[in-house]
Amino acid sequence: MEKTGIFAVECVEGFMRMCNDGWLQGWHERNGGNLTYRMKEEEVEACRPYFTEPGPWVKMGVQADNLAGEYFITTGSGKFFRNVEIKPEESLGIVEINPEGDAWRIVWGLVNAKPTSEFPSHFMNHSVRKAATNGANRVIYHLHATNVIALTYVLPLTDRDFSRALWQSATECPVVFPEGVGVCPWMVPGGADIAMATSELMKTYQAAIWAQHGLFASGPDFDITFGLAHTIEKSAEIYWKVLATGQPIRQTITDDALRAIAKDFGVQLNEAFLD
Ligand code: 2HA
Ligand code: ZN
Repeated sequence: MEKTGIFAVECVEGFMRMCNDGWLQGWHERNGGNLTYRMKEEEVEACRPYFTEPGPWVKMGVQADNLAGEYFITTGSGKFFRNVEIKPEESLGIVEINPEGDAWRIVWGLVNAKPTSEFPSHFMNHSVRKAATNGANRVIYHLHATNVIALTYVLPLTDRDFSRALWQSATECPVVFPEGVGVCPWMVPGGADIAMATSELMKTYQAAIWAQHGLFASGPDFDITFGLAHTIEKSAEIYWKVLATGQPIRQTITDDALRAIAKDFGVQLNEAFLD
């Protein structure tokens, strides 16, 4: 079907495609997972003709100076990724951040809805990643990545253990996330505490794991962010298949091999995670 109106704006189209791709991967049971995108100025202008009367300002419980006045596309609280394509105006929307950087208001979509329950975590991650990447980062993606979650029941919950297990389970991993991944212990989702803990990790990492819950991935665009989440989850799946054989691990990618990959691909591996 031909997309029209706001749905023909590339960033809205890309946002919806990513939601559907995540659904098809099996990462978004029921209302699981959420996605936010920090819009470029020209994208805001392309969407502005479709904006509706703004809703009231709603405080977030977190604050960031570097996101004051920004606009985000966000999935809705309690909404299903499965329904994004058929009910977009209820399932997602655009919010504006106030000049103080501590409240949002809806300017389009989210009909009878509000931004994702994880908006505080997304917001703080956006703030940290925007600063860490000189403004390049625009996407924060939370998914219930099955194999990653399962690993949080058997691996020690340290950045080092998870980074090494993932690097060793697929040769592309050290190239895609050379700094490793962060691991957040189990915490109550949806609030300011888990938002602060996650954003602390995101100062160092492009991705953070929530124990017994899921994964947060970040990136400059939908392709890179989805690709990062996909790469991490695939690597976790491979590690599981290896563990599930019950066989001792006969060989893996050695630390010297990891260093050799880093050298050839011109990336800086997190040395703290190498022996
Ligand atoms: O949106 O995934 O973490 C539902 C969730 C909460
Ligand atoms: Zn979740």
